[in-house]
Amino acid sequence: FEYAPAPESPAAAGDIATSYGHFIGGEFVDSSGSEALKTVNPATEQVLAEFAHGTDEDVDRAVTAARKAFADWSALPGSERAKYLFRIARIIQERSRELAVLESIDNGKPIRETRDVDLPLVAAHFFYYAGWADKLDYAGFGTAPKPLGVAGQVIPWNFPLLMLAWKIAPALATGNTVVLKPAETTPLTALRFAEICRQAGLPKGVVNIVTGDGRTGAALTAHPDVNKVAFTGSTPVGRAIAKQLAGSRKKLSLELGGKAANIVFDDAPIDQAVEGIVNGIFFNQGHVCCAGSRLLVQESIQDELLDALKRRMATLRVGDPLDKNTDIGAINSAAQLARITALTDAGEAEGAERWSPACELPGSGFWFKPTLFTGVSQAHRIAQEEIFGPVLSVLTFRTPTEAVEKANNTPYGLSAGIWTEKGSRILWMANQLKAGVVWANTFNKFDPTSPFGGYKESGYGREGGRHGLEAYLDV
Ligand code: TXE
Repeated sequence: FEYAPAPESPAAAGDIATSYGHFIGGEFVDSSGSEALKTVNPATEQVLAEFAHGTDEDVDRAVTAARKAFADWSALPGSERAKYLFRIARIIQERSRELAVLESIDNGKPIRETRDVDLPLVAAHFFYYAGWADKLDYAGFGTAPKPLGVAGQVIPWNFPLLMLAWKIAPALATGNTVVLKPAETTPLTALRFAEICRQAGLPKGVVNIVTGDGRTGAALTAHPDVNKVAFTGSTPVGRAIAKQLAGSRKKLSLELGGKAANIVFDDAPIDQAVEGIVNGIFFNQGHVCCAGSRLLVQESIQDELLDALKRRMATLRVGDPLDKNTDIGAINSAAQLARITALTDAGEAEGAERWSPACELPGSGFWFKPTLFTGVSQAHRIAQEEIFGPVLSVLTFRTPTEAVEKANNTPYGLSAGIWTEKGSRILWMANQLKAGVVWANTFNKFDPTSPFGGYKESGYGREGGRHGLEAYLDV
């Protein structure tokens, strides 16, 4: 029996304009420059739309609009700001099919994920932070925490709308105003979100969206009238921003790369662990900062686990993101495909053994087969560097101490997973692992109530939960 529902229709994404400007001061406006960028559907390579490259002048207009809006927005009682956030959350729910399809087309991720993971989480973040807005208004003698001012937010392409929600919802709840720059390969859902802000009647200038590439991002983070910079993206760019901001009074939070270990002990239920491994690395094509990209398996169960994993990988369906049965969609861009290819080539050149199930890939678009490397040593590049694709590197260990040493042996520290029936071991490991998130007998579980962020070169600051508010407040 094959369950084969009709594929989602691209028309459900609603009208996509042929070209877009920015969203500044509550209006869709043209850029001051003439340079346009293009966003393509990575599953077909067809151009979806042109959008403006934000100039320094565009960024300045947006920051000025956000500054102007800040006085009234920050003076609103939290209960009033909450109403706007609740309204935005409800509109996102009402328009979730449209947004899910648009996200899948622009990003390449499967509709099953945008529909069942991204969009519900996006709405959940607005609901969650709406609930906080009035809890911050406690009456103390001038001790209520204060918003910082204008937040400049730069986000990546792997969860375009969810990263927007992670950034905008807490900023607005705490009384800040925002200029956000989406990634250059996935601007469409952020621009659609701008429409939702209008629909919700959000005061003009509270949210501004300026599109463009890294030049626009750098203009935003450097702008002297920005008080807070929040960045999610690659570690080199995060480092560049930290240097750029050194000596300034801007508050900075960075959420950067990862190289998580997913650690499986010999007492783990194998079938459950296999599902967790597959979810850990193949969810969202592996374009996940906290992806379980290194499997650490206890030596005694290596053969059994890898056999089961390969059988499961052979069932993964790679292809059309709008097909509701698809497990692995398109790689987001030609550049990302080239990065994945280069690193996997390095893996083979360094002597690791490569395996992929037989699978047919579509003729056009950017695709990569689910891939497994065995015989990986800790020094190999595929054991150290973030691949950000559907590629799993397998290492083995004998003792819990060895597992911890290997898990911690990368420059990153964003997340880790443990699979074991032993509760005491979970607690011990969770304390030993240098990772901002440790999952036990599950992986890639997200929740707005839970803080998220990294150790070491994975960045600093936390997003989500109560801790996520601190990034936008002075106490
Ligand atoms: O990231 P960039 P890219 C990792 C992943 C991936 C690699 C490269 O390993 O293969 O980074 O991806 C903006 N000042 N991650 O090139 O360049 C840019 O326009 C200010 C992990 O896409 O970091 C985009 O909006 N902004 C990661 C955003 O930064 C700048 C998610 C991210 O782009 C800028 C993405 C500058 N100087 C990639 N240069 C994660 N942690 O989830 C670029 N940008």
